[in-house]
Amino acid sequence: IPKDLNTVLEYKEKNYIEPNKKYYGIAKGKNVIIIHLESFQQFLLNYKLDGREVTPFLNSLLNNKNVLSFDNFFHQVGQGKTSDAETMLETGTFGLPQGSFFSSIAQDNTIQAAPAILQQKGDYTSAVFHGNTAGFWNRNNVYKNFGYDYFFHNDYFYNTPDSKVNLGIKDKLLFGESIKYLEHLPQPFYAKFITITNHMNFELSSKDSDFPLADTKDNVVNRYFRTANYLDESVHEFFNYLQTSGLLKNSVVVIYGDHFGISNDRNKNLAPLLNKSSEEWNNYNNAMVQRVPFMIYDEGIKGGVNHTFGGEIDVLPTLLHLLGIDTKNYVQLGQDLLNPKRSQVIAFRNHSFVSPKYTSYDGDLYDTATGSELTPDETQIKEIKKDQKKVNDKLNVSDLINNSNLLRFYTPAGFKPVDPNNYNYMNEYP
Ligand code: GP9
Ligand code: MN
Repeated sequence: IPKDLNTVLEYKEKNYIEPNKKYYGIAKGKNVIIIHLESFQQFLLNYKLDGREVTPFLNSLLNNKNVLSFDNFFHQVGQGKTSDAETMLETGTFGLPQGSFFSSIAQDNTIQAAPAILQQKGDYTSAVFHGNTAGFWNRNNVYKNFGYDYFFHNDYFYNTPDSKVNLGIKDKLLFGESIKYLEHLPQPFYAKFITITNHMNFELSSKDSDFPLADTKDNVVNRYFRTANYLDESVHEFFNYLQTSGLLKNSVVVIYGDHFGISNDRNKNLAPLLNKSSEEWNNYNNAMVQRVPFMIYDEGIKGGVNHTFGGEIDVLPTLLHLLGIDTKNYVQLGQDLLNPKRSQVIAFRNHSFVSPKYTSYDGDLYDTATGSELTPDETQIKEIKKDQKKVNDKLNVSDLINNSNLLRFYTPAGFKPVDPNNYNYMNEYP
């Protein structure tokens, strides 16, 4: 075991890149609000269906002077889907190669997650808002290991026959009803909102939305745009609240899509809507649509679009550095998106990868810039092998940490291990 831990700590040293001085600490002491856009892919932004913008509010953020957004940001989830996204964003490690870290071993592991780090370094109070039952993805247990003070789940919200769709409380109701809890949180707080309405099968009645359905032979694809539009409206309403309440100016808001909504086996049905031919749709296209939005709202940040290639694993060091917390001592496998020295080889959970140069997806190779299929020459073979090794190392180190619960043997200087017994959430065992 010490040998494995050594491997991990050596990787941590090698992988760490220092904060960018221009950004370090610009959001120090501010509230953090994370908005998890369920199943939300990047192609929805600036997309029009029947002449109607699907996401007018999120589009407006792309042009907001306080918003820094990333247009080459990829999700990196595996079978754990939402829970994998949560794992990456808050622990700096990946989900597991199979199954869900949350549902299997996370509740027994030592975890050094964002809520605990922020509590200890900045006296933050932390809370999750999510309108599904507490036990889904085993959140009620895992959040205790993360150090979450509060978990506002299904039982905290009005439940009427009409208040739910899909797996939980409709997004507009989730945000609306969360405010009464949010207002009682001591500041600074770290608050995460996990939306749900834009989730497979993307059902939402015309009572809740007049947004048109698309017109392909695939009804899942057709419905996706309406629920995405509903999600956009719900985030808009929440932002209006943040603005009028004055919270917005004291907060950094992180908005991201957790993973695809349209799975690869439906992409050929989606193709015509993206002006692509279904026949020519290939693994390059499959890779490119794994982009998801990533945006940071902060009134002290210089807005714009950053083109660096990055992924969900990179969020935690980026955010902590904005908050003025160095990540040197933590085992976090990403790299700050704001440091140009970072590696831009982005691992998918199945060891496929994408970089500005190469796309290697399910065994097929492409030139990322042009999309043409690649028969690599010798130099390219070398570079691709090197990239693949980077990807394998990163994922393997993550699996070593999580499968062997290695962080129980390593406590970062100045960090106190979390005791899950200190936490309990109302009605968490329905
Ligand atoms: C469930 C929700 C959806 O509570 O977060 O999870 P997913 O199916 O996307 O993993
Ligand atoms: Mn999800």
